[in-house]
Formats: sequence, structure tokens, C-alpha cells
Amino acid sequence: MRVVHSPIHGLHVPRTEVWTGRLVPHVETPERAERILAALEEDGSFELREPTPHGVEPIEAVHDPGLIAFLEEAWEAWEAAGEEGEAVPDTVLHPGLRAGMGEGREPSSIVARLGYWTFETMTPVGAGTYRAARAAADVALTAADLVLGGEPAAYALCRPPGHHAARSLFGGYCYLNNAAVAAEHVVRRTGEPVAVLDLDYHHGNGTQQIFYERPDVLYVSVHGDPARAYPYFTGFDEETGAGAGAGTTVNLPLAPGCGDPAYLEALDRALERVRSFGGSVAVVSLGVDTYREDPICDFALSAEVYEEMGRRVAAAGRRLVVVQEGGYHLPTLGTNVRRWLLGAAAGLG
Ligand code: SP5
Ligand code: ZN
Repeated sequence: MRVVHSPIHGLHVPRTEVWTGRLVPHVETPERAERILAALEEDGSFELREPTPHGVEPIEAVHDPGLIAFLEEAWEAWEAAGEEGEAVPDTVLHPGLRAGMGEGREPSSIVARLGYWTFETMTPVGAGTYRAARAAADVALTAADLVLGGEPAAYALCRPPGHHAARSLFGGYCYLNNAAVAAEHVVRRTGEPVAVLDLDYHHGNGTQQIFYERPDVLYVSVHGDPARAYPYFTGFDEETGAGAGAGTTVNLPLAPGCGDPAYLEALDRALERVRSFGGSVAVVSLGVDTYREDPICDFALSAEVYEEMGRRVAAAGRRLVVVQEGGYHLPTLGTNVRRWLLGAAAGLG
């Protein structure tokens, strides 16, 4: 299978995050991508390449140009303001803040602008964040191009991840929504509908938001029930799309401790929707933070199930653009991704 990766991810090094009042070392580290790369290189059945620059246009197709411009200049503005450490807001624009007073405009100070363009405090901007996020989008676009060129599947080793980034918001360790950028690119190049299957432990609030009113992009997600799991405010099963996109969002939230059988049952339901949606390409947001030892999640999946998962997804009969999202258990991260991809390769026949 073809694999796209960029060493530029290493310029993005988030240092710390605050979990419910505790300052902890950040879990979304460069070592994650290094582990995945090492596991794929070790196998010998993967063909690696670097991405082709695609410019900002395919990113502006799914994101507010204001968000992109902000991410590009945020670090410089933070430094110019004499702030120390990583760029993190202390206040975010909760809708209640201006309730009944009309929409606020983008503020001018860097700390306020951070709070205007993000929804939480666990996604710091550093010196190399923008370059890494742009490279990750190029990785996803290049994998999409390989599939558009006839490959049955391609894997985009994206870092930072993307599925929490909405049209006008970054957050959830995500800055630009790599999977959404790839899906929109495929829609525009083929004129066909495209399914996005999100298998990260966390609900992909960003991808759902971007395509919520779109009849031509199906968003199907299997994830930890937001009743207990980040991002808490989206991913409930009653969220099914709106307007022209009514019925093209499908959420399958799962209970804590979810094991292999319950997970595969939900996956089969998700795949039924993918099959009936049409189109010849599907984008998979692959997070392996569903693994039983993942430090920030609470499913109980075995290592072996990743191969079966990949096999079943490939058997749905779509060409696959597989985009890396989360997964934080470093000792198994690479091998779980490898299992998934080898399963998919087997399922594609
Ligand atoms: C791409 C992706 O997987 N983003 C996930 C962002 C989740 N950030 C919130 C982490 C909260 C961790 N709570 C830890 C509980 C440990 N028992
Ligand atoms: Zn996740």
C-alpha cells in the first residue's frame, strides 16, 4: 500500500495541556508519527513517499480563510506580544457571552484572537504548528490524488490530526481538518458523493460540522458516547444532518469498556450506510485511540481487532483514503495502525 508522510510534522511539538485542572505533558507528540512510520517501514509491504504541495485553495474549500490566516500569523503575534510558552487562550467565545448582543467581531489582541478561533485550551500553537498543519493537509491531499489516480487505497500519515477542526475553529489537537480537505478534494475532482467514515475514539465534531448540510458527503462516526467523552457537545445519535444534508450524518456512540464484538457490530452498521450511499471513494478517519491501553480513552479493543476492522472496511467496496487521526499508546500505536492497513490490503483483495 502507498503511504504518504512528511518529516515537517516534527516542527509541531505541543508541550503541555490541562486536563480537568491538572497540567500534564502533551500526548500528541512527534514520537507518535515516528512510531507509525517505523512500524510501516519494518513491514516492507508499504511504499513511502512525501507529499506534493497543493497550495491553500483546497483548504479554503472547507475552512474559513480567517482561521487559516490566523493560524499562519498566531505564533509571530504571540511572540511579538511578549508572551512566554505556547500560544494558548485564557478565554474562549462561549455563545452565552454575547447572547442577545449580536455576533462579536474578531478581536485584535492575540490572546483574544486565540479564544475567538478555538473552543478549548488543549491545542497549543507553537513556532512550527502552522507549517506542520499545512504539511498534514498536503499529506492527505496527496493520498487522495493517489486514489484518484487508481490506487485501491492510500494511507496519509497525518500529524497533527484534523477531525476536531471545524470550518472556523481549531481544537482537539487539530488545526486543519485533513480528512475533510481530502473528502472535498475528491468530491470536486470526481463529481461523485463521498463517504467519510470516522473510527477515532472521539467524535469528529469538525468533520460533522463542515459537512452537516451537505447531501453529497456522508459523515458516519463510531465513537465514545459524548455523554462522557470528549468533545462532549456533539456526536449524539439524534444528530443526523440538516437542510439538504438531512440524513447524511450518522452517529454511533458506544459505552465505556466497549469490546471487540460490540465495536464490530457498530462498524457493520456504519458500513451498511457507506455501502448504500454510493460513490467510489471513501475517506477513513483512522484513530487507534480505541485500543484498550490508550491513556486518554476507555474502550477495550484488542490489537487483533484492527486487522478485522481494516478487512471489513475494505470489503465495503470503496477505494480508500485512510487519514491518521488519534492514538496515544506509543508502544502499540505503530503496530495497531499497521494491522489495520494490512487488514485493509487483504480485504481489497
Ligand atoms: C485527535 C484526537 O484524538 N483528539 C483528542 C483530543 C482529546 N483531548 C482531551 C483529552 C482529555 C483527557 N482526559 C484524560 C482522562 C484520563 N483518564
Ligand atoms: Zn481521538
